[in-house]
Amino acid sequence: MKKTISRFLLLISMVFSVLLLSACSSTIAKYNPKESVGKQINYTITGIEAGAGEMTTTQKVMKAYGLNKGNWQLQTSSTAAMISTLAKDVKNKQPIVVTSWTPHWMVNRYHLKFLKDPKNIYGKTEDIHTIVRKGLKKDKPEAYQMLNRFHWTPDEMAAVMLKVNSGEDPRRATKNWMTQHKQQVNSWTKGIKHVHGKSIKLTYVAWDSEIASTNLVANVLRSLGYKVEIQAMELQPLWASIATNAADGMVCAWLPTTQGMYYKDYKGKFDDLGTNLSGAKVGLAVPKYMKNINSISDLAK
Ligand code: PBE
Repeated sequence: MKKTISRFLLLISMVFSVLLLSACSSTIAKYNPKESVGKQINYTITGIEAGAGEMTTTQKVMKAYGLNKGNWQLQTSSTAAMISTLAKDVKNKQPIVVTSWTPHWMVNRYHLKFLKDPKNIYGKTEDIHTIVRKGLKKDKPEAYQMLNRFHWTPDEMAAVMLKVNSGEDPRRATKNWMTQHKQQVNSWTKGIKHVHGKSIKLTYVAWDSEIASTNLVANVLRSLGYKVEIQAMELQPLWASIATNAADGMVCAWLPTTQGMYYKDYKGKFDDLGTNLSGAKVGLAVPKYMKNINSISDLAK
């Protein structure tokens, strides 16, 4: 008899905890196409680092689309925090709007779509430029020439980014990439004289795309005999490091829009070696299950 009662109590407690659990999870509201999206996300766009070029452009976007009125806000955080919020919300099919970009694995992994930007504030696509300090051409002509030749495609960059994201050390991953792309690497180094332990310093921001490109270029310069130091910093100090000759070069300049402000501010204090990658993109994005949100102007509804 006792046994039956305790079994009964166990059953009751199990049923109760299942009910409790489902009650809790239902407080995590799934995306509701019938309700205003602003209301559902507390009028918050989940952003990244305060200094990112994309944050500046997004402020302009919010103004242009009337999202600066009411309670709309752009939440500053970090890329890592943005992605962890995105991962959690997508898992629960919750509504979310993020500042996104490609090349980046977030777009495929979380099934994102970029919102249309009819006012074209973000610009259609962007190029990533190589920027070096004044005088590099004269002081380190071999490095200058290699940096001037370096260019690759969004797919190539994305492949390295994926490797690094799955745990491979960036220096290793880019070294492997070089062995798999000997001809391409050779086209950047062909005919360049080997230097013997000359040092060079590259600066970058630790976004996955820049981790990939900077480590790749560092390894290629090492193969030419350079002693390469790479140093991560925030975006404004990055541009300043080149403009003040504190560093020799960087391969992280998203232009013309994203980092256009820094380009303008420091104009005349650096050499622009042109595009090392074309077809990058920056913009607001939402998970594809937010079916009726397709344009930035849909957010204001
Ligand atoms: N990003 C990624 C950077 C460039 C690379 C779009 C976050 C930005 O300056 O905003």
